[in-house]
Amino acid sequence: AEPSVVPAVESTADDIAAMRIRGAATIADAAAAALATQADQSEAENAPAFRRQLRAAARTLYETRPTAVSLPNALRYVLRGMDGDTVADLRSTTIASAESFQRNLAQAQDKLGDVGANRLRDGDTVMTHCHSTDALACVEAALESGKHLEAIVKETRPRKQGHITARQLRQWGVPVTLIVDNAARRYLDDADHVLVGADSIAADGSVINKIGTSGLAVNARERGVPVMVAAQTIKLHPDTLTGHSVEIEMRDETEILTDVERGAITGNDHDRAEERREDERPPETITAEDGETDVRSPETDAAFETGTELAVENPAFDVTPPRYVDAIVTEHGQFPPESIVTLMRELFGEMIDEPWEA
Ligand code: RUB
Repeated sequence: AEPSVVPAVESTADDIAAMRIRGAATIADAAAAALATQADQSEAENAPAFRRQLRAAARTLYETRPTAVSLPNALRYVLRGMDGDTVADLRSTTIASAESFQRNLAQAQDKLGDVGANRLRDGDTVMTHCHSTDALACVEAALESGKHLEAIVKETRPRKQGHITARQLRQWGVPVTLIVDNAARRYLDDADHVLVGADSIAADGSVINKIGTSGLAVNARERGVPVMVAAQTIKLHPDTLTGHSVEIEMRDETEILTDVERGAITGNDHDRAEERREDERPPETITAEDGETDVRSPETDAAFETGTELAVENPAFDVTPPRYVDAIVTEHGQFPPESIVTLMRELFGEMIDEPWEA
């Protein structure tokens, strides 16, 4: 049964979808590595079969998460390097292409780290959101040049990627203050920079990053704190040059609401059902252990039963308009968001095909 995608590719795709592999640069690196594994382990008997397999593997990876453009940019780069008339040639060129992509990725991150570090002064405090390896590269480079930095780290609900950031910063000796997302505006008064990464950057300079970035940026502007976005150029979204918009991933509601919590709101959980069965009792006030009171009566139980639908929405990313961003830091230097389109044309102008659909 052709085309056959090797198990390692399927498992990388599963890891990306389940966010065991996450963050735009890390996803791109893993996707390139998975295509190299596909090339290495392919049992294709001829060149066309090999190409079909690689495209199928790329499609499997592509379909995992829709927002970070580094994923299709990585797949495109690797497939473009696949060249030759024999399986042996195709195999070696694809592996070489994947390795060169991974090397460039690491080098670009180092270079942008040096650029971003120049914006950070000795003694500065940065406020972070989510976990971005590009953003942390700026901090690392600043530390290596001998600057002392402190960090206010937003927890980043619902998945708390702020904990990953906090762990990394502490390993580097940076004093960390962890806050809930809702405390960000209060603590902006103690911050000299907001420093975030990006999943995608659109042609107009809009920054697509972890949900909550846009609100943070608006608050930072109001507080006069500059917003710096660290994003190597594989984060530039070439489709937006031709008017396409970036799809925002919607994730499962269980990331923000457990079944028990949902039951407590809707009254559809098992315990509530039990209570209702032994009902016919007069209205009462149930006092919970934590002192919260919950007024229950036949009327409120009836309201539970006839209650309106509970909608839960869990967008993973949002869009920060360019006017709230002070600088986009890339491996080619820093740019005001409005001029990023020039760089995008230079690097991706001719590259908006989808080779995995061929
Ligand atoms: C991660 C996220 C990060 C960017 C940049 O979201 O929003 O800020 O991906 O990361 P998720 P990096 O946790 O949903 O993948 O700089 O490492 O590419």
